[in-house]
Amino acid sequence: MARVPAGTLLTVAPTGAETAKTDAPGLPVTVEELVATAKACQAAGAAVIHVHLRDDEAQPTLDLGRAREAIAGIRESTDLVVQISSGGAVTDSEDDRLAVLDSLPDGASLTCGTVNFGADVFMNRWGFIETLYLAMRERQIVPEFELFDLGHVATMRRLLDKHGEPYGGHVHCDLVMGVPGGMPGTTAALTACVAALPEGATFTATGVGRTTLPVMLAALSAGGHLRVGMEDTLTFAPGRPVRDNAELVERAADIARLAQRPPLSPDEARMMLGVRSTTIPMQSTTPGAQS
Ligand code: KMH
Ligand code: ZN
Repeated sequence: MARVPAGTLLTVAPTGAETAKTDAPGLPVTVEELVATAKACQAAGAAVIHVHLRDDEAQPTLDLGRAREAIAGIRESTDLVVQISSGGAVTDSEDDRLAVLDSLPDGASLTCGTVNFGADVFMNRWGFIETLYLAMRERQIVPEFELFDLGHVATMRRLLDKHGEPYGGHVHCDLVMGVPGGMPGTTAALTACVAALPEGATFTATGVGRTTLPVMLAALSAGGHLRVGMEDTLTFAPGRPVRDNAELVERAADIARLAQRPPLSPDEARMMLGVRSTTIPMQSTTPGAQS
């Protein structure tokens, strides 16, 4: 039986690329809003933030300057592990999706296959998956393998078999469930994916829309971790729009505590994921040692 971890890694995905600010006033789209959200979500129990960027018109962008500004702002105000989205929007070019890695986040998402995405197609061809993976390793960025379907698990394994382990030495995935075109947000689908993961891998799961709660409960019961946020969920309960990201994190933290797997701190998350330390190395206090 898989070992059930003592704590729960909580990731917040606060913005995404699909929702308009006019449709969800609580959606953080400016750097200031993103930083304020990051602080509130860390206080509520998040350890990782999955960052999508918006431009001055609140449209999705992968602008490198904006990415650097957002990462610096979040790092100044929180201890969160900062994971940039390399998926961006379905309209983003491969070149832009690759270039955003130069913002040097702690981690980055890496989707392991093409998937229908509502009426659109989220394109992730094999050669580009390899390019992103190698570029992340070169830059000491920890990938989070985003898996929208069972076939994506197989592609991740193919990637690991061909190119070896990721930077940080640990494989952590995110099961993105309930996207129209991807796997359904059901316990059966989650169980099938988990059974196919490589030995020692950990996973987070998120259920889009009304699959949020079933996926959360299934993930916890299977020893998994949780992603929540307005990228995935805009309705808190039937007829009640989400107020802000922090309330989604609070609810997930409460459920994780109820499951006796309380939220991990950002430092514990760094250790688990193999993220490089951003703290300044301590000087040796050994007498006579060179500092
Ligand atoms: N916005 C989706 C098309 C990721 O962040 O890497 C892609 C996505 C995955 O959200
Ligand atoms: Zn995303």
